[in-house]
Amino acid sequence: MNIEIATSLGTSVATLGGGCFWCLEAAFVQLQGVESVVSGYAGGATENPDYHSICTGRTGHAEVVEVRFDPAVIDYRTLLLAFFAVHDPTTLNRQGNDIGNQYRSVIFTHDAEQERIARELIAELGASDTWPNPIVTAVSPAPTFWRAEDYHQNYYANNPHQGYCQAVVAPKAAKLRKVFAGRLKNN
Ligand code: MHO
Repeated sequence: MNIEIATSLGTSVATLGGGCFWCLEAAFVQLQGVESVVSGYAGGATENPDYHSICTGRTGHAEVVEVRFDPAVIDYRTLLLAFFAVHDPTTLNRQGNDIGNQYRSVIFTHDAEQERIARELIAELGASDTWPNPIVTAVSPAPTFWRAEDYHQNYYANNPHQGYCQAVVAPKAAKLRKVFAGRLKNN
């Protein structure tokens, strides 16, 4: 994309679910061009969901992150490549030991262009031998985003020694740094 045009676009938003939102947040905040990452819930049936209710799996919400980014610095496709680098898109309603539809892999698109890019990338990755099993990531229009409770924001930064953070979040954040070494903040 022409840089001048991209700059004039300002900030774009991506809404992505790929398991526990602590993981996605910890990964995405490291990328150049990512201006903010907010953890929340989307795609369910109830208003104002809270963590307790979405954990039952019965509200239908996915844990998601709302990523604001500068498309002149990082484009949507690259953001999705990061998304696919830090979660397994082939396990239905599951990421590792986290099981339930709140952990589903989903791309909530904000316009037709995002949808096109997402579908093309999924087709491309599906045709590669990146994963032995088919990609189950859903692509659907972004519904209402419900911000999660404050204690879920910046969770990894605030709780680096918590057991789950050390076992699950840290390796994902590290994988992002490895795969996107040239695109990290403070680089
Ligand atoms: N199994 C983890 C998931 C956390 S995440 C915010 C836990 O219950 O701590 O879903």
